[in-house]
Amino acid sequence: LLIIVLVVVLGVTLNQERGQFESIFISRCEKFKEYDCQNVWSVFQEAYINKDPCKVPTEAYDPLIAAAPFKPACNRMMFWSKTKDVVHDFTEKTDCFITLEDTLLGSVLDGLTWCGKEGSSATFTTDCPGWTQCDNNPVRSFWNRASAGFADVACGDVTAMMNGSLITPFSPTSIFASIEVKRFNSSRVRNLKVVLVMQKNAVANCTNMSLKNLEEELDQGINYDCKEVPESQIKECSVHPEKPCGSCW
Ligand code: N1C
Repeated sequence: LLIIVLVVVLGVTLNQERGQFESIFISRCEKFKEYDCQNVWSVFQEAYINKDPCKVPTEAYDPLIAAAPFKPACNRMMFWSKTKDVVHDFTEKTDCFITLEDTLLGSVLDGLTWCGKEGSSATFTTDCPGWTQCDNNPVRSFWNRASAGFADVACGDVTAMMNGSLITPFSPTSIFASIEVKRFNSSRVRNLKVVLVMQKNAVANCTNMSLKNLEEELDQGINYDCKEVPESQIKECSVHPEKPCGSCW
């Protein structure tokens, strides 16, 4: 009995020391069976621990990307800008596309905030710099680096969901425009297929100026097409996941 009590007390103590952020990281990671999550966690921490939270460059995450590399999924990769909810509602329910959030690193860090502090070995989840407060903050640098890595392995037909309720669906300051599109390589990517998600209050269509810019920015040799698709149609496909991939738009 004494031993059992000791084991339980020790277990609880260790768990508290693990911290809530680390617990979320590890438990989300463990859904991916092929990785050593303690190792991934320690490589991740190296990027920002004991650093000024405005001085974490994208390269700080190079070792993390090397430890959990992105695998190409030709014809199935889905990018997006300002359409996070409708995209993930669809990709979670159907088995047609892979987003960055379906990969180990994207899923482990989705929705989280973290930073370090000079002179501390702890991970903080409050009072971290905001997305635009300083460029080299730990969260922004992570998404910049991860998005670059994900776009680097894009191949075949690539799909991107954009928001037709915005005057500028292809916004130059978005990660999609500033990082991902620039890394699509015509030796790997054949087509970029834009799905413009149309809500009732849509203000943009496929003739939108910003989408013309997107088409022009693509590496020579990558074909481009754009399709306006009502949001209701995508949601309808999400509730009928048995329909074949490619039948939604
Ligand atoms: O700036 P965005 O969109 O164009 O970035 C989206 C683009 C996608 O194609 C993804 O591959 O970049 C990738 N990406 C994520 O996967 C991601 N998950 C969560 C970029 N950002 C991501 N986030 C958070 O969404 C991130 O913390 C930041 O706050 C937003 C950026 O989304 P956006 O502006 O709609």
